[in-house]
Amino acid sequence: MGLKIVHLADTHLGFSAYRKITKDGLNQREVDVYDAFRKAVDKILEIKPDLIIHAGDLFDSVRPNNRAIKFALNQLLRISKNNIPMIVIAGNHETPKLSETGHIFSIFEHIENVYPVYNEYRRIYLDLKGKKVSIFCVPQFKNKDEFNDALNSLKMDFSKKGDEDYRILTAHVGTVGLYEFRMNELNEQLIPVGILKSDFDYIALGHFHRFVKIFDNAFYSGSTERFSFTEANEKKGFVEVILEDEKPLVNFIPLETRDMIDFDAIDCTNKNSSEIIKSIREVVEKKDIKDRIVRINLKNVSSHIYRTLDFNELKQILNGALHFDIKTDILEEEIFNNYKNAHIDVLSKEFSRFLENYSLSGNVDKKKLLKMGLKYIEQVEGAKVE
Ligand SMILES: [Mn+2]
Repeated sequence: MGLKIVHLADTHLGFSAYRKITKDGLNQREVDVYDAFRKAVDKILEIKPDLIIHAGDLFDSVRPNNRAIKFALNQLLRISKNNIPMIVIAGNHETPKLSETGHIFSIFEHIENVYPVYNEYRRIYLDLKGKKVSIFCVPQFKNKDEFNDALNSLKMDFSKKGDEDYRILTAHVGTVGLYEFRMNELNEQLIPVGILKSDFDYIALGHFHRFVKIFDNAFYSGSTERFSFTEANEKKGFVEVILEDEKPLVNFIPLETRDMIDFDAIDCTNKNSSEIIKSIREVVEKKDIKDRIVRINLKNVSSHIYRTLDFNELKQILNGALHFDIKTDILEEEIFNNYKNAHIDVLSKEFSRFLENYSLSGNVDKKKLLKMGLKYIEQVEGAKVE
């Protein structure tokens, strides 16, 4: 009988978005994210694997709120009590850049069966069902030098012959090269995809939010929930892996999560504002939007037409959705073109994505805020080059 492993990642506990509140006064998306993780743990306890690997970004931030911490502890204790060893490596979202800032993963240090790995490269040896297994762990590091040192240690460590039956690698990284799987975040660690061709029995990756096979033995499990509209059409869940003599048998296990609908773009060329509203109504009526997260995409709409859209009517059309966004290509292009500069790329993208998910109270104009933010980014990044 082979070894059964569960691989999951990017659970982002503590994430919250939009303004919808539950009847208990909690942010609905924060609760959705907890629910997804709880469902994952429920299924994992049914599967009864020999080992669980969480490949990073358990938490959404360096300083998660008390609710997120308490929730994470409770779920890890459920696993611990079932005597299933769990390795959890730190991701970029929960790893502080400064040494003075303590790592939230230290709270897991004394939980039986739980092996937190943070700020350092580690190789963990376990005896599972009479098989010797070593797990090479590459979490997020504070800076590039430490990350490169870790990769060197990994290479040296791997070349040493051991008597293990299985060798597993887990890493919180984006991949570049022939295939690119990255999130375009400022502090993400990147490795050439070729490194993963090495002779591991299984490679459990975290960071990229979509379930994807890179090689027969290397997979991203993807995240357990959707964290932006770019993930609207992705299935969310985790991975069950059976290790036997040949290549691993990998089975994606989907989780039920709240739907996100990213509507096909509506071409607004030569349309006035009431015609645009009419087109929106037509596409929206074809779908059930109740309690879903919805985005309307408008193509070729100029900013002066956009400004005349009747937002009260829009609200009424999209009533029942948990949240809705309107995305317009020209408008964004106009803004980006005004502030386009070779230096601003990754940070500007990250800022606009942050803004997309951030709930603003009152009638704050996100486009205006984006424009202002990009201006500052340009100033700062421009200054750095000189
Ligand atoms: Mn990450």
